[in-house]
Amino acid sequence: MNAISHDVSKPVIAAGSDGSRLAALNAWVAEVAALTKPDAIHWCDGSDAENAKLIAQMERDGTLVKLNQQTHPGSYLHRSHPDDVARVEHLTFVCTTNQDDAGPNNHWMSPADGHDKMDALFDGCMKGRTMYVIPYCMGPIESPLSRCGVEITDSPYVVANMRIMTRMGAPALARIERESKFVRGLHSIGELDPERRFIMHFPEELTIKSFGSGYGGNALLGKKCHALRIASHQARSEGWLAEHMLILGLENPQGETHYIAAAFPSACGKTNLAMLIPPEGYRAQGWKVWTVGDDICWMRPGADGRLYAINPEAGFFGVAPGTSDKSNPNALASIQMNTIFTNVGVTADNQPWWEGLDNGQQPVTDWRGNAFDAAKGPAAHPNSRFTVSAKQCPTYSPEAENPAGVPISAIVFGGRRPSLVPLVFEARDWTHGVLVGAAMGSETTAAATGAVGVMRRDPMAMKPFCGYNFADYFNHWLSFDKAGAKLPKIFHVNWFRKGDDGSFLWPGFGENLRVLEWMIQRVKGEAGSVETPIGHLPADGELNLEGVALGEEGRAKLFGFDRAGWQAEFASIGEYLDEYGPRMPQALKDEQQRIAKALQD
Ligand code: O2Y
Ligand code: MN
Repeated sequence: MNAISHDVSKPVIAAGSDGSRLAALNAWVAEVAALTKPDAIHWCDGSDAENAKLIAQMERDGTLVKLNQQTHPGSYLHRSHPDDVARVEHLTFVCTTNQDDAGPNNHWMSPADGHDKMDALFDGCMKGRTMYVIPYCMGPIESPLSRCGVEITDSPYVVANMRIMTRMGAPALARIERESKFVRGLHSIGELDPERRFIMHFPEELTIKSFGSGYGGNALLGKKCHALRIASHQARSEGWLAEHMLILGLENPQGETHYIAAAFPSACGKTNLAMLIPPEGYRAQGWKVWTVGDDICWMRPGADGRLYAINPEAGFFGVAPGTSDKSNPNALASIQMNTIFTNVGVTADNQPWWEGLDNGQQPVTDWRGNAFDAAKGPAAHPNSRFTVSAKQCPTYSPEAENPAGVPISAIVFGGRRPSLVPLVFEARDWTHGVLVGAAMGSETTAAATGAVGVMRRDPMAMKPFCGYNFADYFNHWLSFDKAGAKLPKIFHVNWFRKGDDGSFLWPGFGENLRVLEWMIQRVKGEAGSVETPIGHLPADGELNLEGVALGEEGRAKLFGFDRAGWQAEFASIGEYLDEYGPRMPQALKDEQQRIAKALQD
C-alpha cells in the first residue's frame, strides 16, 4: 500500500487540493491521525486502480478469498470474526446534550462521556496499520437531496464495501470542497473484541465513532449510522425524512410508473420486494417493477407538494440466505460478478453457497472456514451478506440517478405478523397513516444480535435507526400534512400471516404485485374498499386473486377483520405511546383513542 499512501510525517492534505476549502477536513484528519497513530494515511480516490491494489493486498493477507472466477468473476469472500456478524443494538448509542432528545428508543450517553470513552479506545489503535480517508456522497452527486460524509477507517474491507455502497472518492471530495459541510465518521476494527465495541452517534455534531467491529452497519458508516441515525436528525431540522424504506417503480401496461416507498424491519424482504418480478400473467400484459433502492429512502416535499425520494445508497448489502432463482432472480443475477460475499459457505469448486440458494450444489466449507457439517449449523451465517453495485441489478431504475428524485405515490408499512394483521389495509388519512407506522410491530430477525422471532414494536422499521426521540420523530412526520401538501396514501401490509397449521397463507414474492396494484388503483380512485375502524380493506373482488390458490382460512384471515383481536392490539398501542410521556404528540394519542373507541362500538 505504500505506493498510494502518504507518509504520516508529511502534512495531511486532501489529494489534488490546495487545502484552503478543505481546511476543516484536513484539520480533522490530522487530529484523528494524532490520536490513532497510523503508520500511513491513504486518501481514497475511488479509482479502479486503487480498488485493484486494495483487493490484491487483502487477498495476500487473507482478508478476502478469491471465489471461482469462471462462475463469479471479480467476486470475493470475506469471513468476519465469528463474534462480529451483525449489528449490535445494545452497544449502539445516541449522544445528545439532553437525554430526552435521544428518547427511550435509544441508548444514551452524554457527548462528553461518549467522546471520552471512544477516544480512549481510539488512542494509538492504528499503530502498524494504514488509515484510509474515504470521502463519500450519499445519493447522486448532483442531487440537492444528497449529503456527503467522510469515513476514516483502518479496514480496507470497509473501503472496498463503501466503494460499492456509496459514491466514493474524487467526485465526493469535490462536492465536500464546494459545500464544506460533511458527516465525520471515525471507525477502527480495534481488536474486534466484543467487550471493547461501541457504535456512538453525536447527531448535534454530525459525527459518528465506531470501534471494535468490522461488520456491515457497524462499520460501513455511510449506511445505517449516517444515512439513517445522523440523517434522521439532520432531516428533522431541514424539513425532510430519512427512512428505512425500499423504493420501487411500478409500471403498468399503459407505461405509467408510480413510485412506492416501503418500510419493513430488517430482513423482512425489502430487497425481494424492491426487485420483484411480476407473475407470468402480469408480465405478459406489460407490468414491470423498477428498483430504485432496497433499504434507505430520503424524501422531501417538492415545489408541487408531492414527496420526492432518492436512494442515498449506490449498492445493495443484501441478506444471502434465502436468495434464490425463485425468491429473487434479479438479486441472483446481480451477484454473478464483482460481488463481495461475507460469511457465506463455499462449494468444492469455490462458488459461494447459502441455505435456500437451491441451485443443486452443496457446500464443503462453512462461513467460519471449517469443513461443513450440517449437525454443527448452517453453512452460511443467517446474516451473511452480498455487497454489489445497484448498477448490476437488471431492474435498476434509470430514475434512481435522477438528481430530482422520484415522486412517491404510496408509502407502505409492514412487519412479520403471524396473527391478527390482514394482508393489506389503507390508512384513512395522513395522521392515521402516521399512527399505523408508529404502531408497527414485527418479529425480530438475525439482522441484529439477540433473540430471533420475538414480537417487538418497530415504528416505521426505525427502532434501531432513529437518531432522536420517537415522539419528536412522529411529530415531524405529522408536520408534513400542511396546506399545499399532496402526500402519498399510506398502507400497511403483512406478507407473513400464518394459518392454524403454522404455514404462511400468502404466497408472497412476485404475487405481492397484486397488492401493489390495488394500492395504486386506490391512489387513482379506481378500486373499492370496505371501511373498518383499522382502515380500508380491499372490497371483495377488488384485489386481483385470479390464479392464487387461497383456501377458506386464507381468505378469511388475509382479508378479514378480527374486532376482538384489534381491541387488544389498540390497548397495547396506547400503552406503547404512553411510554414516551408528554412528548408524544396529542394528535397521535387522539387518533389511537378514536380508533380504540370505534373498535368498542
Ligand atoms: O448492517 C448489518 O450489519 C446487517 S443489517 C442490514 C444490512 C443491510 C440492510 N439492512 C440491514 C438492517 O438491519 O436493516
Ligand atoms: Mn435495513
